[in-house]
Amino acid sequence: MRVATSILRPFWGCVDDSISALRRALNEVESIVTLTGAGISAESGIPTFRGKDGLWRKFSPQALATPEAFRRDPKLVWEWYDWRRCLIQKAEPNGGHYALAELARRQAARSGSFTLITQNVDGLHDRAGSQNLLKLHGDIWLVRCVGCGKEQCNEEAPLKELPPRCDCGAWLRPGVVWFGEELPRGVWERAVEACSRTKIMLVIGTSATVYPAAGLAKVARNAGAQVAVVNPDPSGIDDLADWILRGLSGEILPRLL
Ligand code: BJW
Ligand code: ZN
Repeated sequence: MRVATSILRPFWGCVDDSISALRRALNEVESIVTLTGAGISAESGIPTFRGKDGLWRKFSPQALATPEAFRRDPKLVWEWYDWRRCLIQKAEPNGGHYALAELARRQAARSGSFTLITQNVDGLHDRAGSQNLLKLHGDIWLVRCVGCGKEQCNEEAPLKELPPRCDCGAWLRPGVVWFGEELPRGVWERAVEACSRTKIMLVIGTSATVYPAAGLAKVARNAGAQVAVVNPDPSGIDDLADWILRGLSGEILPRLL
C-alpha cells in the first residue's frame, strides 16, 4: 500500500498551492518519470487527436492509422502524414517542452534519474533538447520499408513522391505505431521498468485512453509512486492521481522549475 508523506500529500485545491508543493517534491525525489501526450504540443499549434478540435473529429483513425488502412490506400494515408509533417516542420517547441528538458538537466545535476516517455511522434521534445526519450508510438520523421524493413530518417516535407519508395522499390511507411500494432518492444520494456521504480510520475497532456501507454500510470502507482496529472480537462487516469493540475502544460510546467 502506498504511504503518503506530508510533503507529497494529495492536493486537489488551488493550482498555485499544488504547483508549489509539487515543485518542492520534484526537488527532493531521486527519480522522476513523465509521460506526455498530444496536449503538450497543442500550444505549438499541433492538433491533438481527441476533443473539440481533435484530428479524429475530421479524420477516421480506421482509415488512416491502421496497417489495414495503409494496405488499402497507402497514398491517402501518406497524404495525411505529409500534411501533418508539414505542420510539424513549421512548429516550434513551447515552454512545456523546454521545461521538461530543463527538469532533466536539474535531475542529472543532482544525480537523480529522469525518464521522459512520450506518445508523441512530432519530435518537439528532441528539438527542445530532451535526450534518451522513450518514444512509445514511433517518430513521424522515420520511414520504414514494407519490403526490406530498412528504417531511415526522412525530414523532407512535403515529400516529392506519395507514397515514397525505398531503394529496393517497395513502399515506405511512416515509422509510427498504428492501432493493432505492437509498441517497439525494447522501448516499452524500458518504460515499464522506469515506471516501476519512480517516486513521482507526471502525466502531461494525454487523454490516457490509448493502451498500453495509458496503463503506465497504474504501473507507477502500484509501485508506490505519486502521480500528478497536468491537463486542462479530465483524463482517463484522474481517479488514480494524487495531484491534478488543471491548466495548459506550456504554462504549468515552467512554473514547476
Ligand atoms: C492539453 C492541452 C494543453 C489539450 N496542455 N494538455 C482495451 C484495452 C487495452 C488496449 C486496447 C483496448 N481496446 C483496444 C486496444 C488497443 C488499442 C487502444 O488502446 N485502443 C483504444 C483507443 C481503446 N491500442 C493499440 O492498438 C496499441 N497497440 C497494442 O495494443 O498492441 C498490442 C496488440 C497488438 C495486436 C492486437 C492487439 C493488441 C497501439 C496504439 C497506437 C496509437 N497510435 C496513435 C497514432 C500514432 C501515429 C500518429 O501520430 O499518427 O497514437 S493514435 C493517437 O492516440 C496517437 C497518440 O499517441 C495516442 C494517444 O493520444 P493522446 O496523446 O492522449 O492525445 P489525445 O488527443 O487523446 O489527448 C490530448 C489531451 O491533451 C487531452 O486530454 C486534452 O485535454 C489535453 N490538452 N491541450 C496540456 N495545452
Ligand atoms: Zn526496402
